[in-house]
Amino acid sequence: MKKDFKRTLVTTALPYANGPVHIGHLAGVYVPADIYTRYLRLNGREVLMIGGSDEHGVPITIKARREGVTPQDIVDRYHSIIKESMSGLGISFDIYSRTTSDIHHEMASEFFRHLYEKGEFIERSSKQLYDEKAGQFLADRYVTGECPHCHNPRAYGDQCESCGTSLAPTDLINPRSALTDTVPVMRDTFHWYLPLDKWQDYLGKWILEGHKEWRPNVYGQCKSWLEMGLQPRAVSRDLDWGVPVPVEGADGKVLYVWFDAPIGYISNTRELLPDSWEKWWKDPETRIINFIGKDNIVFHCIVFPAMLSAYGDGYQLPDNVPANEFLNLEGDKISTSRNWAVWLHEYLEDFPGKQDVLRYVLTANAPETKDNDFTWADFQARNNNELVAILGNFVNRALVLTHKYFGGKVPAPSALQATDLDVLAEIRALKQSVADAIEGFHFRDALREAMNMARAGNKYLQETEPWKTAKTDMERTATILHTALQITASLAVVFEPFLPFMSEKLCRILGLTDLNWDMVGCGELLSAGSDIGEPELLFEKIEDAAVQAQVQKLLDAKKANAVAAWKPDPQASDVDIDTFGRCDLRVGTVLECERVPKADKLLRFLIDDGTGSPRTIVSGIAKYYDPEQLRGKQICFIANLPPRKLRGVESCGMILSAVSSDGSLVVIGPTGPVAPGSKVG
Ligand code: B3M
Ligand code: ZN
Repeated sequence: MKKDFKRTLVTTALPYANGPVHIGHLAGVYVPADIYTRYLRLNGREVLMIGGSDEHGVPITIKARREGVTPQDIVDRYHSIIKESMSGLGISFDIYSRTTSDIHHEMASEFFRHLYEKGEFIERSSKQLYDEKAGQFLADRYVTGECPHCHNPRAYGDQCESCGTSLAPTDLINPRSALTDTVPVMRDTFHWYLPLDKWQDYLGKWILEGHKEWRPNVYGQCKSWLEMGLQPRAVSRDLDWGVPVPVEGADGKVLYVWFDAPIGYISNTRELLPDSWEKWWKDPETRIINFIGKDNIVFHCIVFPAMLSAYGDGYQLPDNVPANEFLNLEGDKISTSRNWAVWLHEYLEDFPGKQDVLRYVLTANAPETKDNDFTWADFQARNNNELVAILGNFVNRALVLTHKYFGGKVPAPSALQATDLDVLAEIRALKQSVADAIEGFHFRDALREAMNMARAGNKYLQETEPWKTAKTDMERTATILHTALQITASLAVVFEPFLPFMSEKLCRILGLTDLNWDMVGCGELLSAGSDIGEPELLFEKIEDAAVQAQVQKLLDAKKANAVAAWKPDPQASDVDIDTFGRCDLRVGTVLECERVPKADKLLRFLIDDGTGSPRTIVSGIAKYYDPEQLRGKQICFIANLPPRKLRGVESCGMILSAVSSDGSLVVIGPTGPVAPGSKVG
């Protein structure tokens, strides 16, 4: 930790209130920020963790329009879901507010007006995409089209999610309006721009020379932006949802969401501390840390710092911007619109009391240096093989043996032996590794080192075998369990930033209060003679059925998406009536239907086709029907296809069927009884 800072302001990217938060948000921003903040608090440092919902911008209005409700309805709904679920996971914000608050509107307006009056903007006319049917300009995500870089056909007007490039609506190839699906026209408008080029040298020096310690992904992205040369960036939009541009002649214009949202960090601090917020933003002794996802790097490292620098008045720039890469889910990109996500509020309902398991898995597998994948199998394995088998197991053994041999009281030790001294030294060394890793924003490593403390505890019990010494040497047994309990107490403290619910429970059992980081590795956390509560299991095994239900939920979502996106195939080219007429379609009655041995796709039909000698047809539909379902049914078939052999069975014709939007298949037959052999036409 840099000791020369007096206090730390931790900000967390403000999630758009156009949907609930999912594991991608958590792994990218909120869990690491929470670990960091809790760690600083444990160290007695002065720290604030600021969060809130981003309630402006096109993502909100698009969602509202799709649902036929107002943007305010949307943000009210999701703000409360997000706020409640974050608190359910123990994300310990000092404030979680919102950008539709009065105080935010005031601050964002004032910020713009100040820059305007200082002459920090340039005003520019340009041609922008306009939707004539909707009667409005198409900002940002209101336009979709082909990405000019990777040719993804569904890029947005502000960004291509496939290749990550940030775009302007006019960059898109074949743009279409997301509102009306029409082709937009170009129309004149004007906007205010922040001339980022003016800040090129200043920001270049600040980042490239001053912050070489930033994560390589963050530093690298900044470097490439700077090398491309910064350009003026529009800070207003022609929209009716947002903070109105607070100057004359700006009717119908609002602040660009990426102008107002980061000011949300400041207005939320001010809402929390109306009298002392300024020291958190303007005192050089405050260390500002922005936790974000990788798609937000340019806004936090270039645009917002340029805004703050243009404003002046002592505003400090962030000292670090630990941005994570993305978390995928079961091999596929997480997507709110495709419902391919694990939603926090649903997780909390489906796994009550298991908040720490999610926190653990997301940290152990955090996408710190590259994109990572969350799978339910890994979730289950990490719970069962690590939390239950390593951490839970060690603590449980220490507590149970204390009750068994010492009536639930911390036994007094006699002289410590080398094994005891070694394990305590190892705990102290690991404590330092955890601290170094957290301070360097390496949360995966930090968690691994904390887990190594529990591993050291298990190894210690394995080596000293107090259940054996108890038969011959109670004095030695007392020393061993005394030591094991001190390690247990260290675990209760060291895990507080990572697994706060477990920590609280364990502290209650051990009678530990007023936690602080110095307690970790201290040999005398629990004094001899003090009472230890009844052992309780810290973690439970997660059974296969629970994770299978989650996988099924995802498969259902995938299916529902496919159904929603389904469109009938385009009509085939014309066929003349004679050609069609040569196709002999008939009705038949299924006399027999059975599976073809060793061919899991095939059913063999015996069809009464009215000729008196039933015909055999083999059809590849075994996956959709049990043979009994079709016996006795009337079906339609093509009679005059040349016979062909399938798995040794000669098939004379083809049964008609239709595949529906969800991929299910039904056999086609007459809607009333028909004589077998009747022609269809
Ligand atoms: N709402 C984008 C996002 O959720 C945006 C972050 C704002 S942080 C000031 O990724
Ligand atoms: Zn692209």
